[in-house]
Amino acid sequence: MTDSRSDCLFCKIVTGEVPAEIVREGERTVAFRDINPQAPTHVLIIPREHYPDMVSAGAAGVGLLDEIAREAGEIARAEGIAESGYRMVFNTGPAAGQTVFHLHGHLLGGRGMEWPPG
Ligand code: DGP
Repeated sequence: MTDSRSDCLFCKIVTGEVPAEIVREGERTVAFRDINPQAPTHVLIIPREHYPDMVSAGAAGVGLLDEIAREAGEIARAEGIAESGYRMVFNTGPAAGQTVFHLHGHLLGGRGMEWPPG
């Protein structure tokens, strides 16, 4: 499931049809600020291609999760949170709170965090 989807909000952010505050563009990924930030830095990192979630992208074996991890490291450095630490979250499925079914990693940082998450 790798095509751009006309009914997918994040596919529309990739094409520019829906505006977003882009922080970094990679060959295969786009990163933009979350519309409802939960931390001083809250960036969503998504593949340009449509995969509904992390499991479907991982099963495709195309290295996208590696790429998202690399992008997260670069963004964390640029945001000045690489040293203090940050959290990557991939909500997967409704019970975990996934609301947009286009793979996205939440990069959260710039404040202290607790465990377990809510
Ligand atoms: P999740 O709950 O893991 O599916 O996260 C979806 C996130 O997407 C949520 O934190 C809010 C964010 N979001 C939803 N709509 C938009 C939008 O139109 N623009 C931006 N920048 N973020 C959005």
